[in-house]
Amino acid sequence: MSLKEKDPKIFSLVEKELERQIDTLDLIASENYAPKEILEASASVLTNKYSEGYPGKRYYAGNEFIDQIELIAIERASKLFGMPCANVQPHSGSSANFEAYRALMKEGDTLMGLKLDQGGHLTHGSPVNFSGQLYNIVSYGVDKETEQLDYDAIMEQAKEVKPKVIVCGYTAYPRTVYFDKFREIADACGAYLLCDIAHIAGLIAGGAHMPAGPYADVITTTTHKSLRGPRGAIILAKEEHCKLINKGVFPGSQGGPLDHITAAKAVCFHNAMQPEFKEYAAQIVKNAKALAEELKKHGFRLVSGGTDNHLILIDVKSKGLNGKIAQNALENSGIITNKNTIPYDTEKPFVGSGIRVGTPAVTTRGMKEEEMKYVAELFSRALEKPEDEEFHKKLKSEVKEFMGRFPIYGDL
Ligand code: DSN
Repeated sequence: MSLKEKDPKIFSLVEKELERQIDTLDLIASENYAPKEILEASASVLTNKYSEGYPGKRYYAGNEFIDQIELIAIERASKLFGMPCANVQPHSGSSANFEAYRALMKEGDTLMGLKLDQGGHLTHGSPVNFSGQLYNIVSYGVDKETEQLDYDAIMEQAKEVKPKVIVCGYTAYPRTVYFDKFREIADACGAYLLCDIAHIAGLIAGGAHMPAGPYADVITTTTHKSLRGPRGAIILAKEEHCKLINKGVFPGSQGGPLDHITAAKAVCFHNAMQPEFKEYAAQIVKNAKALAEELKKHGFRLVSGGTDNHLILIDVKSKGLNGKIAQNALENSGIITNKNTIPYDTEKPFVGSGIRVGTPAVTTRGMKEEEMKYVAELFSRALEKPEDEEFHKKLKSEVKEFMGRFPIYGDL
C-alpha cells in the first residue's frame, strides 16, 4: 500500500508542501532543494537498520553494507574538505557543535564566538543555548562602522581572554571569512580553531570561498544548506582530535546513526566533487552579488554594503519597516525569507530590523544574474504596501507564474 492509501492526511500535506515549494520564491539563505538521488537514498530501507558504533566495530550484527556506505561517506567528506578525520554521524549542526566542543573543552572553559545578534549561531555562546550554559562565553562582534569582522580587534581580545576555543563561521555574515587570519589569532593565544562552515560548505566545496581545511583544528558543517545534501551534519578534524570526537558522537551524545542519511550524505559529497558543482557554487555568488546590486537600486541599505558569499542582510528599517512586518508581507506575496537582527539592532530578536536572503535555492532552480533583477523587483514591490492583502495576493500569483519557469523536480 502506498502512503496515499495508508495515510491520506499526511500524504496530502506532503503534496501541499511540494506544491508550496514549487510555487514560492525561496530566498532563505540556509535552504536548498535536495536532488532526487538524495531523496531516494534518504527514503531507502537503510532506515530499518541499527548500527551503533563505527565501521568494523558495531554493537549490532548485519552491518556489512552499512559499513561500506559509512566508509565511503567518511572518505569522501575527508577528501572534499581536506581533513584527515571525518565523522559523518551527527544528526544536526547543533549536535555537531556540541560534540566538537566536548572534544576540545571542559565545562567552564572559555569559548569565543560571534554574538548571535551580529551573525553568530545559537551554539556559538548564546545564554539560552547549552553553549552559553556550559562554557564561559566571551563574544566578539563586528565593527560598528563597517559591519564586518575586525581581525585586529579580535586578535587583541583573544590575547587578553585566552580562550580554549575560537569559533568562526556564521549564519548571517555576508562577507568572506578569512580562516587564515583566524588561524593566526588562535595560534597567538593558544586556542583551538573551530570553523563552523554550515552556511558556506557548498561554496568551499565548489571553490567559491577560501577553504577552512588548511587552517582549522576542527570543522563542523550541516549538509543541507549550500552543500545541497540531506538534513544532517558532519565533523572533520585533525588526526589528534579524531578519537575524542568519535567518542563524543557515539556513545557520548548519540545512539544509532541514521544510515539512510549517511548514504545520502555520501551521495551529496560525490555530487559536490563534480565539475558542475564548481559552476553551481560560482553561480550562487554571482547571483548574490547581482541581487545585492539590484536591491540597492531599489533603495535598500545592505548590512556591510553588499556580499561576498551566498547571503545578503537587508536593513528594512531603511524602508521604515521591521523584520517581522517585512517577513509577513513577503510571505503573503509568495517570497519566503526570514527576519533577522542586524548588527547593533535595537529591535528584539523576534522582530529584528533585517531580512536575510540567500541564493543557493534559486540557483538550484536555474536562475542567473538576469533573473535577480526581477527577484529584487518582486522583493521591493512586496514591501511597498506591507498591510495590503489584496495587493499581496496578486503579487503571489505573479511569483507563482515566474517560479513555474524554474522547475525543481520535473515529474516527481
Ligand atoms: N537555522 C540555520 C540558519 O537558518 O542559518 C542555522 O542553524
